[in-house]
Amino acid sequence: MKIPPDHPRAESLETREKLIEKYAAKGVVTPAGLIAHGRGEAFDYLLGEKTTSPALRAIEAGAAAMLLAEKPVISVNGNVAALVAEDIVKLSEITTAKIEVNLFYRSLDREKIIGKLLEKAGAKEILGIGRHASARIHELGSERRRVDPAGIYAADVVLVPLEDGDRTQALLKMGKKVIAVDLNPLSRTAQKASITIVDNIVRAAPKLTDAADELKREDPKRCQEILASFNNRKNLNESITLINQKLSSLAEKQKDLTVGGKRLEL
Ligand code: PTJ
Repeated sequence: MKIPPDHPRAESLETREKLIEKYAAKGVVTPAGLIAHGRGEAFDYLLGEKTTSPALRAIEAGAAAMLLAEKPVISVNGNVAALVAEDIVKLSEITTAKIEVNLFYRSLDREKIIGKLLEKAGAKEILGIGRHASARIHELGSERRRVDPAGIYAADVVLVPLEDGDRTQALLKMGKKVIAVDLNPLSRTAQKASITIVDNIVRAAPKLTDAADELKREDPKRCQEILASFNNRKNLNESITLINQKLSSLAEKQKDLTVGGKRLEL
């Protein structure tokens, strides 16, 4: 469907159309992935559809953690591959992170389609496809438990954009640091992760790449300082406060609403 370019939310609607027409049709994104995207859109609306200052600080901390990691891994699902495949490849190059396909709705076909998409975006090595996902995260019941022994299983830091909750806890139990990207600051993943970037992956991924690129040129001590001063709970609370403020200002505006020339009493 063609979105009128002057629509006030044209960008968000174009992203949605791209997911439906280009990627859901091919099986990259699942029906549940589209629902997850819609949930994200609702939170994005409340965050003003822009990267907030707490998100920027979390992005900087995420970049620092990836650069300091010995074995960083980026976990890619259908939505992430559809929305930001090229940014993920750039981020992996800058941070030397491995890319692993890890799906909730797992099928070999989907793994391969997503692998191809990442290859087309420039990825040289993609872990976790088919028999390569031979290790197990035993705490997990879902198909996400199958991981690559050279990737998520061995990683010390895992970036998990658009996650489904249980895995974050399991990865933390295994002693890994988890960086989440989730528009919902109240989700289990957001609440449990070591670093939570409350932002749309479409905006956060290029910003994470730029932050890593800049920090890489600096003394590694700078990354340590950033991590030492970052407090995920405080950062999440700031995002929740921003949503609260937005809702309060929307409620204020409602007070001035008129219907049929009459002021609407609330
Ligand atoms: O491709 P698969 O099979 O691995 O499936 C992926 C989905 C997304 C279906 C799976 O991981 C899932 O069910 O996720 P959830 O539990 O619905 O959680 C997704 C979270 O991501 C929700 O909290 C959303 O608010 C958030 N979200 C959705 N779209 C975006 C987002 N966060 C950042 N950027 C987005 N574009």
